[in-house]
Amino acid sequence: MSTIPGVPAAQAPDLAEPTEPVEPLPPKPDQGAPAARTATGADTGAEPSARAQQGRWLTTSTGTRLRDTDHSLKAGERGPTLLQDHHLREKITHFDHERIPERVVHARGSGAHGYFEGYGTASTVSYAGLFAEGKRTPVFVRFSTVLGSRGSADTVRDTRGFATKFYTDEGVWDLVGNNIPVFFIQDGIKFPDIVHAGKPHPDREIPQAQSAHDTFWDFVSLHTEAQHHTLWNMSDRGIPRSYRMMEGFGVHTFRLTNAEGETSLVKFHWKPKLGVHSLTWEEAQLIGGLDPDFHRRDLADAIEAGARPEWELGIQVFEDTEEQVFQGIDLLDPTKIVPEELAPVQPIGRMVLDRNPTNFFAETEQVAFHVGHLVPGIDVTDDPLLQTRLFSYVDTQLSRLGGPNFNQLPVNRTHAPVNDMLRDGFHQHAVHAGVAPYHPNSLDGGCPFMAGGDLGDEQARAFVEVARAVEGAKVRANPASFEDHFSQARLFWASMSPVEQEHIIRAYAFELGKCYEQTIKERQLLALANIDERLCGEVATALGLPAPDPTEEAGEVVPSPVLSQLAGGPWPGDGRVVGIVVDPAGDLPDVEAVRAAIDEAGMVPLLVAPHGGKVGDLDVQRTFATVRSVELDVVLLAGSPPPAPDALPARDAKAGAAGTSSLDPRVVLLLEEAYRHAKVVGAWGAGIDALTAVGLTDDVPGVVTGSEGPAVLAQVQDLMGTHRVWERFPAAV
Ligand code: HDE
Repeated sequence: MSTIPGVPAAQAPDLAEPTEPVEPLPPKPDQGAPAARTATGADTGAEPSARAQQGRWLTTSTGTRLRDTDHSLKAGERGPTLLQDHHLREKITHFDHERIPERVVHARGSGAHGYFEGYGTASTVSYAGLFAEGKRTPVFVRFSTVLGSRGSADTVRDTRGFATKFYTDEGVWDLVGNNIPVFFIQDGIKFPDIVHAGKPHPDREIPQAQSAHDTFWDFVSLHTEAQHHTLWNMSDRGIPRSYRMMEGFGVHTFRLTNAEGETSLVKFHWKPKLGVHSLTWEEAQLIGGLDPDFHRRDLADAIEAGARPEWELGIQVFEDTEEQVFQGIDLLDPTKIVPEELAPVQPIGRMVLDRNPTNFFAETEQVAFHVGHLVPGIDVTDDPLLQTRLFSYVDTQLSRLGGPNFNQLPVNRTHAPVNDMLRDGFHQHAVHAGVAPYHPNSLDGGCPFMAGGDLGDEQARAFVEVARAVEGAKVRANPASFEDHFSQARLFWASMSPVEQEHIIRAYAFELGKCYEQTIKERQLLALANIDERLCGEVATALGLPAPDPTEEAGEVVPSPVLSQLAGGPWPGDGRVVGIVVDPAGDLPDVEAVRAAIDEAGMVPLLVAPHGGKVGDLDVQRTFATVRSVELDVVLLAGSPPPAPDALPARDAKAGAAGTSSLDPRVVLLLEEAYRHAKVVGAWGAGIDALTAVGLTDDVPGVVTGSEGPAVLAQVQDLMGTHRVWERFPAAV
C-alpha cells in the first residue's frame, strides 16, 4: 500500500477544464467489473471495459455525435424551447427514469468483487465443483443493513446482510446470509410482519434505519420467537466496526450430496481473517452524523489500499437423519444455532475481495441474489423460512429490476452456458436463434437436452433435488420443537463477557427508552425476565419500571465461549486507520518513518495538523477542525500543538468542548474520546506533553510512550491486536 485511499479518479485533474479530446479514462487500479459474458453465459473475450462508454465525443444513446449539451434548442436566444430538441428530450427523459425501486429490505449496501478458492476438504460431503482443491471461482459480495433506505447511515444498530454470488462453472450459486446466525421468525409467512414492524412508522415515516421504536418492540415482545435474534441485535454484533470484520452465516441448514450420492446437513459460516469487531454505541452514533458512509468507505478504501478482506468458509456437518435434529437442536428451526463446541466449523475454502466495483449502480444496485440459485451438490432443506425465500427473491426482482430478464444484467450473468428456453420479456439482451423453445421438439434438433445424473461427469451432471419422503396432513402449524423461544437466548447471554453484557444492557435501555408506550416496555421486560434476571433487572431500573418474574422455568445452559467477540486473536490490523497528530512548529522527527511503517504494515496513516496542505514535506489528510476520533482506530501524538488560530468556539464548536489547555482543544477532545472508546494511544517526544495535558500517563492500559516513533508504533501494533483496550471499559474484569 502506498497511497492514502479515496482518490476519486484514475488521473489527477488539471486546474483548467480540459479541452483536448481524449478517450474515456480507464477504471482506477482498484476497480474491477463483471466478466464480459454474453447474456447467455458465453465468454466474449472482450475487456470488461468494452461495456463502458466508448470514443472521445459526446453522443446520443444511438451514437450520433453532438456539438452542444449546455443549451437547449430555442426559438431565439430569449425564446421558448422547441419540442424538436431530441437531445434535450432524450437527456431529460432518461434522467427522469434514473432511479429504480430500492430493495424492500437490505436497501443500503456495498459490494466488491473477488474470488473463492476451494480447499478440497468439502469433497467428502459435496461434489459441487467450486469446492475442489485449488479451484478459483469469481465472486461478487454485497453487504447491507436491513431496515434503512438506500441513503441511510451505515452504522445504525441492525442486522447486516452478507450475500455472496459465486460464478461457478456449473451455474451461479448464491449464499444469501447475514452476520447473525439466527433469524427473527421461524416461518417465512411472518416476514412482512417483522419487516413492517421494523421499518419506520407508516404515518410519519420515522425513525429511519433502526429498531428503537414502538412498532418493532411491539412485535418482538408479542412474537417471542424473535427474542433470540433481537438479543444478538442488542449485542455489539448490531454495530460492526467494518464489513471486513463480520462473520457471515447461511442461517438455514442446507443439504449437500457427495459423489457417492450420500447426503449431509450443513450450516455455512464465513470467518473473517481480521476477527469480529464492533464499534461502541457512542462511536456508532457519532459516525452516523460525521460519516454516514463509514462502512461503505471502509470497504472501498481497504481494497483500494491493498488491504484485501478475506474470509474462510466453513461448514458444520450433521448426519442427515429422518428427524433432522442434532443433540436436541432442531436443524430446521432458523432461530437456533448449533454451538461450535458441539459441532466444529470445518474450513472448506477461502474468499478474498480484491476489486471495487467500477459502477455502483450497474453492479452493487443491480445485483440480484436468490437462494434458489443452486448448483449440483448443494440443495435446500424444508426449513419453512428458507422455503418462502425460494419464492420471494425472484418475485421481488420482477418489480425492482423491471422484468424477468434480470439474470442477463452484467453483474448477474452466469459463467456457464445458458440454454433455458425462457424467451422475450422487457430488456431481452439475448438474440435467440431457432424456432422451437419448447420441449420436446424436433424442429431445433431436439436441443436442449436433459443433463444426466452421472455425478462423476462434471460436464453432464445436472442439479437434482434430493429425494426425501414427505408425509403428514396439510396443516398451518409448527412442530413442537419450535416452541422453545428462550433457551438459546439464555445461552447467548451466558456466553458474553462482562463488558459485552454491559453493552447489551445499555442497548436495551436505549431502545426501549425510545419507545412511547409503557405497556410495550413492560411486555418486553417480561421476555427479558425469561432470559436473565440481571439483564431484566438492569433494564427495568433504567426504564423506571419494576422487573417482572420469569414465566418459564430457566433450564441450565452451557455457554459457548466462541460467541464472545473477545475470544481469539490477536488479530491483524489490515486497513486500520491511524491518526498522527503533529505540531508543524515543533520538531517533526520520526513522523515520516512512522507514516511509512504504518503504510508498510497495511494500515492507513492520516496526518492530523492544525491546517491543511503540507507540514514539512508531508501531506496533511485531516485538520483539527475536520478530524474526529471515531474515524481513527489509534491516535499517535508526534507533537503537542498549542491552540491553532481557528480554535474558536464561535467558529468550531468542538473548540469549546475542552476548556483552557496548552493543547489545541480539538486535540484534547480527540484524546478524551479515544480514551473513552478504549483505543490505543501512543506518544513520543513532545507528543508526551499532549498526554500529560489530558492527564494520561503510560501506566494507563493501552497508553504507550517512548523516545522514538517507530518503537512506539511497534508497541501500539501489539496492543491493537485485541481491537480495543478492554481493561479500560469499567465492566471488564
Ligand atoms: Fe432476505 N430478502 N428474506 N433474508 N435477504 C431480500 O431480496 C426475504 C432472510 C437477505 O444484497 C429481498 O433482492 C423473505 C433471511 C440478504 O441484494 C427479498 C424472507 C436472511 C438480502 C427478501 C427473508 C436474508 C436479502 C429484498 C423470509 C439471512 C440482501 C431485495 C422468508 C439468511 C441481498 C432482494 C442483496 C434481500 C425476502 C429472510 C438475507 C424481498 C421473504 C433469513 C443478505 O426478496
